[in-house]
Amino acid sequence: MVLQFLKSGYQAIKSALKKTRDRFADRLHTLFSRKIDEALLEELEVIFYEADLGVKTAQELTKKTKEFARKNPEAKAPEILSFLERELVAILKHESHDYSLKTTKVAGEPTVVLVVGTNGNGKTTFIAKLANLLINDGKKVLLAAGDTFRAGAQEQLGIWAKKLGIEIISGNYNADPAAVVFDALQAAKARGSDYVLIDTAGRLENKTHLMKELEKIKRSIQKFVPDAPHETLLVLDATIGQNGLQYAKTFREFTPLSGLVLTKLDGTAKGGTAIAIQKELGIPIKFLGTGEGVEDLSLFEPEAFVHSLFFAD
Ligand SMILES: Nc1nc2c(ncn2[C@@H]2O[C@H](COP(=O)(O)OP(=O)(O)O)[C@@H](O)[C@H]2O)c(=O)[nH]1
Ligand SMILES: [Mg+2]
Repeated sequence: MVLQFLKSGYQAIKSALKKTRDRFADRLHTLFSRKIDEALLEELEVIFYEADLGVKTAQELTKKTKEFARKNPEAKAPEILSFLERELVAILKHESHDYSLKTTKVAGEPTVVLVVGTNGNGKTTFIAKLANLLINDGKKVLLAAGDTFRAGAQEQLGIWAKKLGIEIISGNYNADPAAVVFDALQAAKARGSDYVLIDTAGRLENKTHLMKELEKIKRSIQKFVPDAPHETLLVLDATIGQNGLQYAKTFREFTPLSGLVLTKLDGTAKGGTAIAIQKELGIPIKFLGTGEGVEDLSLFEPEAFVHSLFFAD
């Protein structure tokens, strides 16, 4: 099941990264059809930079490419591109290594996944997608509608729960999210759920409040499952590019993050952001959102991601 998913996920990543590839790889292919000289290498740094790889990566990669070109004066486009591909994979692999979803080690206890991020980044949609993936893997999933702040947010998750045929615990509008989470964990334990996926409100404009709210939610979780949450995933919209880095840094001040979910890759040419984020934060990207549908979720896998940045086939 999971392997099958991965296979289709590869195609999904390829098509989601089309815009990024058009801007990044096409320019590289054109550039390296010329003779490799100093001027070309200067242009290379601009391409890296404009592909949202981040300043550090753009500089390092240019430097390494210069060295490679010096050592391999006969190298043509294909050799240089595969050199770049290897370097980018190395960055992603070095900066973080645990891409898979951590699960509970305690028999009979649910795995708890807390999902955070600013509004509109795709938290609720991601939860539906992850639930779908887990259900297809035979798991029993329960949702906690912890975004009690935004009007309609709980209903939005409720619609997904209904479509997926799974249980959801919600509260009233403006109810204490920690109370909703408490009820959800209680229900999950009583019903033997394998996973509890918790949606939250992302109000960055009131930072102290958000921090306290997340702490309170965690206390609710830990009353039932002491070593939870097993994952705290920050959902980031890839279309905002480098701004995502800033959001991630801010969120990390509130709560430790175990992984990132990069959404809306299908709608942006800024897919290179994934590399900048990993380089700067060292937090593993675990999932990629590749569309609005419930199936449009891919596991993050460095080789597949980087290869899709360069090649359409
Ligand atoms: N194209 C695209 N749209 C997405 C993706 N993920 C979420 N969205 C859309 O982004 C909007 C906001 O998503 P939502 O889950 O409500 O964000 P939340 O406020 O963080 O819970 C919705 O219209 C989603 O359909 C994705 O991977 N690709
Ligand atoms: Mg939401």
